Amino acid sequence: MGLLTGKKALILGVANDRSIAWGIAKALKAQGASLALTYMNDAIHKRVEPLAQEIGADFIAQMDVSQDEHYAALRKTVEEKWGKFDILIHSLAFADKDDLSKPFLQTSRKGFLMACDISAYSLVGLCQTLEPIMNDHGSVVAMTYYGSQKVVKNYNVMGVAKAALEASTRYLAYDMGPRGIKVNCISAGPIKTLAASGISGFRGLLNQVEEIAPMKTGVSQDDVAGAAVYLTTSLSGGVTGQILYVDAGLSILGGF
Ligand code: 0WD
Repeated sequence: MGLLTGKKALILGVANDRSIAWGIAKALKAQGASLALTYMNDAIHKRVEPLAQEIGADFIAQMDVSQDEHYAALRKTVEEKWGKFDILIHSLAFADKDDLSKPFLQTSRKGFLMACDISAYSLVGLCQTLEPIMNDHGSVVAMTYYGSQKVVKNYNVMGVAKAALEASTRYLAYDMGPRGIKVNCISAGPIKTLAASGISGFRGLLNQVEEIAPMKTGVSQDDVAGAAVYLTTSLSGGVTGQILYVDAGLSILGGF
């Protein structure tokens, strides 16, 4: 029997088989959880459908977090299929590619609002909509990055959005805590995925981790997935509102 047998996990952010969310999906399944995956649009639907079949997901549902009407529709679908559920995985983010290459000083209001809306408000909107159909002692996990705390070249407006996501995690943890629902972030070191390839100079960041991080190695989807298992099971009882670093130790360094 797995650590998550009988639990239901809704996972947002599988875009392909390199997505961090896909690693998490496999790890939660291995612990016995039932899964549902969401997709943003038709293009991603084509890629998510076979993955959902491969992993034996109970259902898939459309969810573009920038669309207000998708929130209520998602809740309706989840309620119809499952009634209540236990685990929400938020593994998505978006910023205009232009804003991830030119100086932060040039960020437009539109680019700023979009990055914060899709990458941070979405967690608030999802918790607001889905909390009533989450079981007590559930768990919410979102993905963040160290560019929220310190300047990482070219991460720019996404760093600001991740700071908002991390602060939102703490306030959501406060509001959902009385029901025993944990809300935490995993701050992952750089991993080669579709989203990461949008960040100018990302390869350099990857190489840097291997050279500089205390563990002298990159971080994998499996490393992050292990942390997600911890945060979604009773192993992490009493842990909420936290940022758990899975970064081969990079963030403990004061200077390279
Ligand atoms: O190094 C990395 N890859 C790190 C990623 C280090 C630390 C944190 N993260 C975070 C990302 O910021 C994100 O929050 O992990 C999360 C997952 O990212 P990923 O696995 O690296 O990226 P990817 O496989 O591309 O999945 C992100 C997906 C999108 O894919 P594309 O690449 O097509 O934009 O987020 C989804 C989309 O499927 N997404 C949306 N989903 C719903 N509504 C939306 C939206 N509006 N926009 C993007």
